[in-house]
Amino acid sequence: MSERDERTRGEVPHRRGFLAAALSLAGLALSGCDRVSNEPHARSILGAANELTYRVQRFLLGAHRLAPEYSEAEISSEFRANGSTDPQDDEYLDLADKDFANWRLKVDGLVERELSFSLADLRALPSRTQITRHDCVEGWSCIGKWTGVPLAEILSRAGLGPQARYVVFHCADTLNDGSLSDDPESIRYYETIDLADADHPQTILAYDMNGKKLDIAHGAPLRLRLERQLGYKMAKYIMRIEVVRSFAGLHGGKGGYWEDRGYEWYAGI
Ligand SMILES: Nc1nc2c(c(=O)[nH]1)N[C@H]1C(S)=C(S)[C@@H](COP(=O)(O)O)O[C@H]1N2
Ligand SMILES: [Mo]
Repeated sequence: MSERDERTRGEVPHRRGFLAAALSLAGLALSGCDRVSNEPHARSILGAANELTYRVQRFLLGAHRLAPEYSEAEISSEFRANGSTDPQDDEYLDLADKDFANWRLKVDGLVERELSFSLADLRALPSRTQITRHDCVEGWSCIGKWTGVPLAEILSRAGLGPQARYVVFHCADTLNDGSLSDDPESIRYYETIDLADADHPQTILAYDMNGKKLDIAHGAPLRLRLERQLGYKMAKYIMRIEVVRSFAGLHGGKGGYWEDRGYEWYAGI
């Protein structure tokens, strides 16, 4: 572990968040994270190697280990945009046209209260700013500054049902021309993370990048930052957050757009 890790680690108290509450509701102790991944439905979605990475990160390094954070001077002069960078879906174009004034983040699924937030609502909530390195599976990295609302804030407001295990991000974009058809490539982007990552202090829904309003190329109006995993986990153009028990029924059942095309579900770095 680097000096920086050591230093940042001490700054965040290991708190008993909604995850602990959800696990004890389900009759499990906090150490029961281990048992969550031993449940048959969880095991079946994790390949053997993938499960090893997942377990090593969760239980040796700690569920709340922080990713390194950088200084202002280290911010990349240009931050590459990747995947969808200019969604052409009609609904998205309408929202972008009005500077996302009519956009709402919907929160539903296994929650106690379904919620809906405008951008102004999100900006009024507690925020976190972090300068972190983004690593894409394609082999490039960029350092950027992100400001947003911790996902834990949103989920604790919604309240998790006892069966809650994963968070699904439903996005506005498709990776081709934006027309939804039977073409398997023509599916809106989607991703999933587990509750341990959802409760991590650096897991934020970012609306600002490098001190400015998030631009379309990087996921406006709202994108996930999940600093201990690869870029493809960080859903851009988020429209809806759904809490589920299992993602077996979501498209190909592997937990994400790229996972359904062969990438690992747990993309730990
Ligand atoms: N909705 C959506 N989210 C997405 C993608 C995408 O195509 N659509 N691409 C992913 C990939 S592979 C990466 S590396 C990052 C790129 O983020 P950036 O454009 O800010 O660099 O977004 C991720 N999130
Ligand atoms: Mo990526």
